[in-house]
Amino acid sequence: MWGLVRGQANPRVRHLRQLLGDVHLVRGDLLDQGSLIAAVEKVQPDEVYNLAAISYVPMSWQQAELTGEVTGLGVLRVLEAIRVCSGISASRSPGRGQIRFYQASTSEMFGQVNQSPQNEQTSFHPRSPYGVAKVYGHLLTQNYRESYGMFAVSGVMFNHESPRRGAEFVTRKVSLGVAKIKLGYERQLRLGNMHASRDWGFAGDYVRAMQLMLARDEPADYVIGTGVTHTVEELVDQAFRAAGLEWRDHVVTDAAFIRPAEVDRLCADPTKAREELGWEPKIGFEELVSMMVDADLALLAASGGAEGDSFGTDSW
Ligand code: F7E
Repeated sequence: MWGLVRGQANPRVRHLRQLLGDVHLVRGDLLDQGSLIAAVEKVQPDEVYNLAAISYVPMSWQQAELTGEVTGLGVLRVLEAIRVCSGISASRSPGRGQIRFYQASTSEMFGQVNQSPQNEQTSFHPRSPYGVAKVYGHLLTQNYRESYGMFAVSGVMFNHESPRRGAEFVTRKVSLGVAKIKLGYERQLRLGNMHASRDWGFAGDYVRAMQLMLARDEPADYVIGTGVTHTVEELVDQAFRAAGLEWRDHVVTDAAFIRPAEVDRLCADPTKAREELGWEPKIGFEELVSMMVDADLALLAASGGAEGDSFGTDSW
């Protein structure tokens, strides 16, 4: 297995090696076409998973152009690297071998929804530069499949979480906040819109869906989610209760975390994935939240409360 790493002396490499001991690393950057061609040439992969992006929605307003470059045009550069290295020309002949490509698309493409739950036919109305860039990557993946006959597929993933989630995202911000309050390091947790609803699932289940998608005989796109939605307030309630705390004693709403345009409610209809991939999520909402709170309690107990200090406090 290979992972693409960008930058010089990237500080995340050490962390990556701790998590994935046997992963090989290759240099490359989604902003640099030549580096991606060189990486594909070197690795000669059977499958390519493009999970790289600027993925924090609030950042996409602060750095909208960079988000377009990385999250949107980055998909074009990866597809082009695969096309060039496979010897595929505009004639739609599959060329040498058949590298299978997975694009990480997102429920943020649905945005202001006109149908609930959302399935593969639901139209897009993204609400952030991030969502707009992801629509570009999604449509381009479909276009390369249609133009060149490439095995290129897109998974429309709803929010997927785990103890490895960055602390700027609400699930981890809450689980870390709960752990800090429980262990006496902090008293308060400041959050934005408590009324937004998300379909939260466990990241491990979603990675399994990605692999199933690339193992199919024919390329196709799938919506991946649990089909169950909860508000941020329900998430908060669940997390505080998991630690024996009452959230109303600690949570303060702060306008600094309210977004310029919000996605109010998302809920997946994963029927196609269930029927064609045989995919079902194994971990439900309550188990997921408890897993994250327990992991952060253990992490903070081991680190003396230092973990996560620099995260989760940035407003958009
Ligand atoms: O926000 C609300 C916030 O930042 C969830 C990314 O992986 O999933 C993720 O995008 C909700 C929003 O995730 C805070 O307004 C309230 O309504 O955890 P989030 P996201 O924006 O849904 C999709 C599928 C992706 O593709 C993205 O890459 O929670 N919320 N208070 C807050 N959110 C944050 N981050 N911090 C707060 O204090």
